[in-house]
Amino acid sequence: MNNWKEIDQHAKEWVYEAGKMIRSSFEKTLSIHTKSNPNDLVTDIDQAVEAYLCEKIRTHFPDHKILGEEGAGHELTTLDGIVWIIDPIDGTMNFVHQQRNFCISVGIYEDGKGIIGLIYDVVHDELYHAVKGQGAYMNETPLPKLSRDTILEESILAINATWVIENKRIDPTILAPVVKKARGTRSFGSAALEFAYVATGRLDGYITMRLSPWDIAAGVVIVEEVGGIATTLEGNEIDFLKKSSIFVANPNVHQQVMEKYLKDHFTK
Ligand code: 2AM
Ligand code: CA
Repeated sequence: MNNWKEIDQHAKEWVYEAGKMIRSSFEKTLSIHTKSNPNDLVTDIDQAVEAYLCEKIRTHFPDHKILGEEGAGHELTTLDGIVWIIDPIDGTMNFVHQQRNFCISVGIYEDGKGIIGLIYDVVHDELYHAVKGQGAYMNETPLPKLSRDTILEESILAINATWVIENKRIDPTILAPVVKKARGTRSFGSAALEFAYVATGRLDGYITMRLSPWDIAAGVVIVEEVGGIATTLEGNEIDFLKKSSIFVANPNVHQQVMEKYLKDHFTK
């Protein structure tokens, strides 16, 4: 039997500790590098936070596996067993440019199913967290279930303009009528925070073309705990070993957008 309470307590303790590392970095000069392209940033802090979390997990839970953005984890081909899916800083560009609108994201999965989700907005000291079946919280405050009455016409959707104008896999113009019908659009630049905002109802949906497992693993657990729906843009189940498009939303908005705007496009 896995002791999920113990795992959850450790995860929270380490995430808070990692938050302190990030906060203290604000006084230092960051070392910034680029990865796949000139806008894909990584700093010494991303790497230090991931290394810190990996070291803690390996020491306390040597049989757990780790999938991490900065490569300190394992190369995984299955999600069998317990897997920590970690983004040490989600929203690195915001971290570098704004010192806000970023977070630490930790999802803990068992045999591919999300059990624990932690999203820590370091600057605001806000921890969004959930254990499957036990409700979701922001710090100590329980998050209510999402309303089943919300409609697209009264929704704020998060959508990243850059990914809408250019995408090789999905014709981005299919999203134009959705954007037009929504009350408004926003973009925060941190997928995990955008999931947390859907979970709190600050956003009613978030659509994006290509995210990695560590951007969304924690968010999916938290959003599902309040009744939100997270799928690919085609409406399929998310594969946490691959990059994929994401549509996460209030349950009613998800259904409305899938049925009225997306389903026909993908079944054509
Ligand atoms: P990151 O900051 O951890 O890289 C920005 O719109 C969001 O998308 C952030 O959550 C960012 O995560 C993620 N992101 C940016 N570039 C990406 C890429 N090439 N593939 C997958 N996710 C990406
Ligand atoms: Ca990151």
